[in-house]
Amino acid sequence: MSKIKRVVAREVLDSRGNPTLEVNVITDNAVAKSFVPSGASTGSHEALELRDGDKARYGGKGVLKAINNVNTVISRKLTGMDCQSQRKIDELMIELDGTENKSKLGANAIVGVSMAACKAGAFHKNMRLFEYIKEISGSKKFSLPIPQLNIMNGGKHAGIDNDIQEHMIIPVKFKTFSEALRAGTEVYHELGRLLKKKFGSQGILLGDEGGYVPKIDNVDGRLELIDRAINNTGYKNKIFMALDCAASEFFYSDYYKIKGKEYSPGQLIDFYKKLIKSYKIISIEDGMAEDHWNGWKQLNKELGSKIQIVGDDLLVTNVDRISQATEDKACNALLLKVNQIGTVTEAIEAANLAFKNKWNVVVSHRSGETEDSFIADLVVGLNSNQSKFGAPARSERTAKYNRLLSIEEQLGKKAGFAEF
Ligand code: 2PG
Ligand code: MG
Repeated sequence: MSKIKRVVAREVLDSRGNPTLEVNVITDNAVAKSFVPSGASTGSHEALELRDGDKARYGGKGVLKAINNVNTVISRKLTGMDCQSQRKIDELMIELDGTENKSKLGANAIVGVSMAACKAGAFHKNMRLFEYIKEISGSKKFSLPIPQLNIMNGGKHAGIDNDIQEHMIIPVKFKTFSEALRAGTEVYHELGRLLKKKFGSQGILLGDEGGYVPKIDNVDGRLELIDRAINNTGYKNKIFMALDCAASEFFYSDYYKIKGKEYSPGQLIDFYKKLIKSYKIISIEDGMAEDHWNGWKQLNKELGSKIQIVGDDLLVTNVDRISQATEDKACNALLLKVNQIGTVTEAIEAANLAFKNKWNVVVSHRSGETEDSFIADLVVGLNSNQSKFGAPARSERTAKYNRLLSIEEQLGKKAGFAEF
């Protein structure tokens, strides 16, 4: 047993230059640190990210209240607890907060403590973080994930209204994670070359997740270029495509609007069908808006047997919404973001419920990220088969890919590579 002596948070910056929390869980002979990520296309059912609202600091985005909650009430409550009792720690914080959506203490405060405690637990158990996560989640083995790489950014991550948010590639037909990552990165660079040739240096500006943001107004035009980059690099039939539409961002009560064009739910599904046919798309995330359950049911009914239908804003890593979605057959895969629900324990429960329903689980970053690579260990420890960590560029994204490369090397022959 190793007791927590203190928990200390400080205000630092995320990849968008917005304030966030660094949390330190301090034991007798260790300081375990976490950094808290932050979304832009945030689902309305997510746990609440507590911001100060004081316009005089960071335009109201400061996190001093959340930090104060860590340094006072949370620290006092956790002092003396065994850092290896992850579930107890998380449950205590949930109780201390007492709200449905963690709005009293702030999900950003709670998740930072939860992740740092998990790292402290691993350290004192003399385990690597992914091994410790395997143990506390009850997972049976390790595997390196198939990466979904977001190489062209749109929507909120690029400052564009009524737009598809993420155009991703999935290197599926490879033997190891490192080969898949290399191939995906080569496509990313080839895409950059094509864009530069076509649009000059304006064509290779980057969005929040490190993908390019060229001035191409239609989805077909974007996917055609990605397809060409895949073909030029010789990865035809080895690398496929995926979209995160983030459709809550372009839903207007009963219709959707992409790039000035309106779509009924049925027309939107037809639009997706056309894209799937033309571009080898094997996964669509948030193809419908977060509370448009009928739209989701229809989408999954028409496409769920052919491709992966991923729920992000729909599910918000919440077991109640996952249960509803399995009952309604609304999708067939979970996007897992620890800060959407607020604790490691609850995120593990969400993943386990999804596995029980034979869903795929995609462990995901946020558009506002940090140097913390916690989710790389999480995806391996959970043995979930896919990651979504953005483009293979910019340090807040590569921190996760580099950690996966390191884990792959450490595991050697024991490193299984996931199948799609
Ligand atoms: C998403 C995420 C991550 P954000 O929609 O899946 O890509 O974006 O963090 O802005 O919610
Ligand atoms: Mg999403």
